[in-house]
Amino acid sequence: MLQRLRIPLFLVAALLFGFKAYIIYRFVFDLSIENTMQEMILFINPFATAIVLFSFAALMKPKRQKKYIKYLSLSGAILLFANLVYYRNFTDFITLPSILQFKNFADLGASTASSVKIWDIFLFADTLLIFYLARKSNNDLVFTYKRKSKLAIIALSFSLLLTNFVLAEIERPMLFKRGFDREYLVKNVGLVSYHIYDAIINSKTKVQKVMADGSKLSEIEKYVDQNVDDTTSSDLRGIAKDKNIIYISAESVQNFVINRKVNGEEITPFLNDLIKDSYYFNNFYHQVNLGRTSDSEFLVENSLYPLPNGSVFFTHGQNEYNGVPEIVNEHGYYSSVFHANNKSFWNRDVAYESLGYDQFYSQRYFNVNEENTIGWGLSDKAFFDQSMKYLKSMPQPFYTKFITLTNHHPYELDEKYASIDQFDSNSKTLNQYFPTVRYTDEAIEQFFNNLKESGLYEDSIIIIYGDHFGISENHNKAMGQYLNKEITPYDTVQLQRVPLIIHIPGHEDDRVIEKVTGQIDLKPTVLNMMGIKNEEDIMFGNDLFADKPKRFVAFRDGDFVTEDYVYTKNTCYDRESGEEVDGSFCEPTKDQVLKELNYSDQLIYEDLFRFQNTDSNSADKENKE
Ligand code: GP9
Ligand code: MN
Repeated sequence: MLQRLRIPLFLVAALLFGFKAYIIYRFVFDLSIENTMQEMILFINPFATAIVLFSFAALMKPKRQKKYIKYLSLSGAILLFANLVYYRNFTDFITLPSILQFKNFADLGASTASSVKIWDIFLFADTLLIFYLARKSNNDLVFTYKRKSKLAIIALSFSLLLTNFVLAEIERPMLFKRGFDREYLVKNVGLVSYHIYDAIINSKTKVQKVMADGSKLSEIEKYVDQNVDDTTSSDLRGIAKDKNIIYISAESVQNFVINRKVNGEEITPFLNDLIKDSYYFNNFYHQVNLGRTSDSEFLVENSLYPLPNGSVFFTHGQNEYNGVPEIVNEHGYYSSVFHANNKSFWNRDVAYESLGYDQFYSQRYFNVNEENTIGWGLSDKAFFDQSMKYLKSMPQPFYTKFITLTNHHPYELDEKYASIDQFDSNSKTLNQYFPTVRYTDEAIEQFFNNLKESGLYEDSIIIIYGDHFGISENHNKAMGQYLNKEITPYDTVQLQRVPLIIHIPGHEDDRVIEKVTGQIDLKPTVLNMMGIKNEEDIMFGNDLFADKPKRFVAFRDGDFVTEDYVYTKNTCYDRESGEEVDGSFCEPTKDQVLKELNYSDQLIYEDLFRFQNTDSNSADKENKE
């Protein structure tokens, strides 16, 4: 019948592969589908990819065509099968480094047998059929095309793929640039495109690594020695020795909500109270780029800058780092992260291993159901609540981080959870922001109560910081209405301040610290508080408690803030008045900022920490080889 319909073999093979892949994406992998658009993209993508790949057959002579179609079909089946087996083991997709890594292979080998199911054989059913048809048909399923038809076939198939990519980009802006999550990539563009993307990213990284020049490390070390002040006369040195460190990364909480009201109601009553009994840094800036939360984590754990393109967790998650978790492990600490999202989001599962975390409590450690889900996932209250059982049985002292999720764009919160009313402006985002921030404030309060009840509170130091902005520049008009002023580029920079609260139970000297500071400063601060000297390390931040002002807080695009000036959009502003001043005031700092960002990038692109001779690095290197 196929012969009678003159359906070419390459199209039969493409449709069969597309259909098979769709069934697996939709019903076997656990990919979360949230709306009809996602549903549609998931349906289109396997067919679009398959048609493009198989349509190349049209360019070939019949005999080669058959061969090409047969082996492409077989390769496709193997690719699906391998990912399926891997997914059953790791709930993740294969990455190039994961197949190149001996360790994973060994892990996989042991459990492969149990991960292969008898019905996996059906993955090869269409391939068998294609082999059969190719053999049986007498060139009545493979045709020789004229130049014009060849062009038309290729153009048509590529436009299908383009449609898929455009839809994916609409659904998830900057999908390729930011990387996000393997699950996102697979559900938007399919396994084949994902593997091509993964191969490109990893080869780029690999080439830069191979070309690395280890001697650059000493140049950077020299720069840091001469420019980044690591001395501190802080009285807090050693105050955290043997105490637990609990970080709370508060999703999208900006500093402007602190001590402010909306519709006459306090937005963050708990944090407002807490800062009276804590160190509160009110000129603390986030420094993230496209990797958002993951960039903030990278800054906090490494005191390095995130990258100009994409999420550093995604592109360089397997580098050698001197992450705080790894350092504190060597001092008897148990390190962990709590975040109730998919473990592969931002490539956390991989990056956390490089940072040296002992344990990652990702989504699968939590009971997430319809009742306790808000917006992106498990509600912050349920998240803290369910975390307590793990925290209580954790070996002490511990170094841990809780990453909240409810206050995430688009800030959707059912009225029954909202304690305050929305704002009233032309921006739905800003309007909805206030009740969700309040929700997170309440969740943190509840967590403090739980800590007190469990007896952990007294032995812990709690550090709360906002991970990045929540309201982007697109909402400046509404923001201006709320703050009662017109938002200038200077104000936009000032709005990048996020709260930083360091709460030390039983401590007296609490105060507001107005110094200009940034996320890059947390690593040296925490290590100093723990009394850990880490002399060999390269950090671009300073101890927040040092009395000297910082040289600058640099943003990823080269903008910066100093005690006196704010530099943005090629303009220098006086930091106090917000008035424009002569550019020459900012000029000297401008060059230093660019130089420093560039040094930090080199460390990451060329994976230079591999060449450092700290004990933990050499041990790690051996393990990786
Ligand atoms: C995702 C959560 C939010 O796991 O950390 O990420 P964001 O979009 O803020 O970077
Ligand atoms: Mn975030």
